[in-house]
Amino acid sequence: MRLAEFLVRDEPPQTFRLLDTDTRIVVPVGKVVKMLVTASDVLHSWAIPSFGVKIDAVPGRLNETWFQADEIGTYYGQCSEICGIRHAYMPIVVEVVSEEDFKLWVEKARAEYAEAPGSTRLASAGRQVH
Ligand SMILES: [Cu+2]
Repeated sequence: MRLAEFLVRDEPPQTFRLLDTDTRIVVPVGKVVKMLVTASDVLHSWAIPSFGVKIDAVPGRLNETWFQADEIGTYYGQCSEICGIRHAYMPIVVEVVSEEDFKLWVEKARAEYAEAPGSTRLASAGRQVH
Protein backbone atom coordinates (compact mmCIF):
# COMPACT_ATOMS: atom_id res chain seq x y z
CA MET A 1 0.00 0.00 0.00
CA ARG A 2 1.26 3.45 -0.90
CA LEU A 3 -0.07 6.73 0.41
CA ALA A 4 1.97 9.06 -1.76
CA GLU A 5 1.37 9.84 -5.37
CA PHE A 6 3.78 8.36 -7.87
CA LEU A 7 4.15 8.80 -11.60
CA VAL A 8 2.36 6.21 -13.70
CA ARG A 9 5.11 4.74 -15.89
CA ASP A 10 3.14 2.46 -18.19
CA GLU A 11 0.57 4.98 -19.23
CA PRO A 12 -2.65 3.85 -20.83
CA PRO A 13 -3.34 5.75 -24.08
CA GLN A 14 -6.01 8.00 -22.53
CA THR A 15 -3.68 9.53 -19.94
CA PHE A 16 -1.43 12.52 -20.35
CA ARG A 17 2.26 11.68 -20.63
CA LEU A 18 4.17 12.33 -17.39
CA LEU A 19 1.09 13.88 -15.78
CA ASP A 20 -0.76 10.94 -14.27
CA THR A 21 -0.25 9.38 -10.87
CA ASP A 22 -1.09 6.02 -9.35
CA THR A 23 -2.93 7.73 -6.46
CA ARG A 24 -4.99 10.88 -6.85
CA ILE A 25 -5.89 13.54 -4.32
CA VAL A 26 -9.69 13.53 -4.00
CA VAL A 27 -11.53 16.61 -2.74
CA PRO A 28 -15.16 17.75 -2.62
CA VAL A 29 -16.35 20.45 -5.02
CA GLY A 30 -17.04 23.89 -3.59
CA LYS A 31 -15.31 23.30 -0.26
CA VAL A 32 -12.25 25.00 1.15
CA VAL A 33 -9.44 22.45 1.24
CA LYS A 34 -6.62 23.21 3.66
CA MET A 35 -3.23 21.81 2.73
CA LEU A 36 -0.24 21.14 4.94
CA VAL A 37 2.83 20.64 2.78
CA THR A 38 6.32 19.38 3.61
CA ALA A 39 9.12 17.37 1.98
CA SER A 40 11.27 14.51 3.16
CA ASP A 41 14.37 15.13 1.06
CA VAL A 42 14.87 18.45 -0.76
CA LEU A 43 12.84 21.54 -1.72
CA HIS A 44 9.85 20.80 -3.96
CA SER A 45 6.85 22.92 -4.85
CA TRP A 46 3.25 21.67 -5.01
CA ALA A 47 1.46 23.44 -7.83
CA ILE A 48 -1.88 23.17 -9.62
CA PRO A 49 -2.01 26.06 -12.12
CA SER A 50 -5.79 25.78 -12.60
CA PHE A 51 -6.30 26.51 -8.89
CA GLY A 52 -3.71 29.30 -8.79
CA VAL A 53 -1.91 27.38 -6.05
CA LYS A 54 1.83 26.92 -5.70
CA ILE A 55 3.49 26.32 -2.37
CA ASP A 56 7.00 25.26 -1.44
CA ALA A 57 7.53 21.88 0.19
CA VAL A 58 10.40 22.35 2.61
CA PRO A 59 12.08 19.54 4.58
CA GLY A 60 11.50 20.01 8.30
CA ARG A 61 8.77 22.65 7.88
CA LEU A 62 5.05 22.61 7.38
CA ASN A 63 3.71 25.15 4.91
CA GLU A 64 0.02 25.85 4.77
CA THR A 65 -2.27 26.92 1.98
CA TRP A 66 -5.80 26.34 0.76
CA PHE A 67 -7.86 26.14 -2.39
CA GLN A 68 -11.48 25.81 -3.36
CA ALA A 69 -12.33 24.04 -6.60
CA ASP A 70 -15.70 25.15 -7.96
CA GLU A 71 -15.99 22.66 -10.83
CA ILE A 72 -15.98 18.88 -10.81
CA GLY A 73 -13.13 17.47 -12.85
CA THR A 74 -9.55 16.27 -12.98
CA TYR A 75 -6.80 18.82 -12.48
CA TYR A 76 -3.12 18.36 -13.19
CA GLY A 77 0.01 19.91 -11.80
CA GLN A 78 3.68 19.19 -11.31
CA CYS A 79 6.48 19.90 -8.90
CA SER A 80 7.46 23.49 -9.65
CA GLU A 81 10.82 23.70 -7.94
CA ILE A 82 13.85 22.25 -9.72
CA CYS A 83 14.54 19.62 -7.13
CA GLY A 84 16.94 17.16 -8.69
CA ILE A 85 17.39 14.54 -11.35
CA ARG A 86 13.78 13.26 -11.04
CA HIS A 87 12.17 16.71 -11.13
CA ALA A 88 10.48 16.11 -14.48
CA TYR A 89 8.69 13.05 -13.08
CA MET A 90 6.67 14.51 -10.19
CA PRO A 91 3.10 14.96 -11.37
CA ILE A 92 0.16 15.93 -9.16
CA VAL A 93 -3.45 14.96 -9.86
CA VAL A 94 -6.49 16.28 -8.00
CA GLU A 95 -9.92 14.79 -8.55
CA VAL A 96 -12.72 17.21 -7.68
CA VAL A 97 -15.89 15.23 -7.02
CA SER A 98 -19.42 15.84 -5.76
CA GLU A 99 -20.10 15.81 -2.01
CA GLU A 100 -21.83 12.44 -2.43
CA ASP A 101 -18.91 10.90 -4.33
CA PHE A 102 -16.49 12.36 -1.80
CA LYS A 103 -18.29 10.61 1.05
CA LEU A 104 -18.13 7.33 -0.86
CA TRP A 105 -14.43 7.85 -1.50
CA VAL A 106 -13.80 8.57 2.20
CA GLU A 107 -15.43 5.27 3.17
CA LYS A 108 -13.37 3.40 0.61
CA ALA A 109 -10.15 5.21 1.63
CA ARG A 110 -10.75 4.46 5.31
CA ALA A 111 -10.85 0.76 4.53
CA GLU A 112 -7.91 0.92 2.15
CA TYR A 113 -5.63 3.06 4.30
CA ALA A 114 -6.62 1.76 7.73
CA GLU A 115 -3.45 -0.29 7.84
CA ALA A 116 -1.23 2.72 7.18
CA PRO A 117 1.72 3.14 9.51
CA GLY A 118 0.97 5.30 12.55
CA SER A 119 3.96 7.53 12.11
CA THR A 120 5.93 9.35 9.46
CA ARG A 121 9.64 9.97 9.53
CA LEU A 122 10.74 13.47 8.60
CA ALA A 123 14.25 13.54 7.15
CA SER A 124 15.43 16.83 8.59
CA ALA A 125 13.87 16.41 12.01
CA GLY A 126 15.21 12.88 12.42
CA ARG A 127 12.29 11.91 14.62
CA GLN A 128 8.95 10.25 14.43
CA VAL A 129 5.81 12.35 14.02
CA HIS A 130 2.57 10.79 15.20
CU1 LIG B 1 10.15 18.03 -6.75
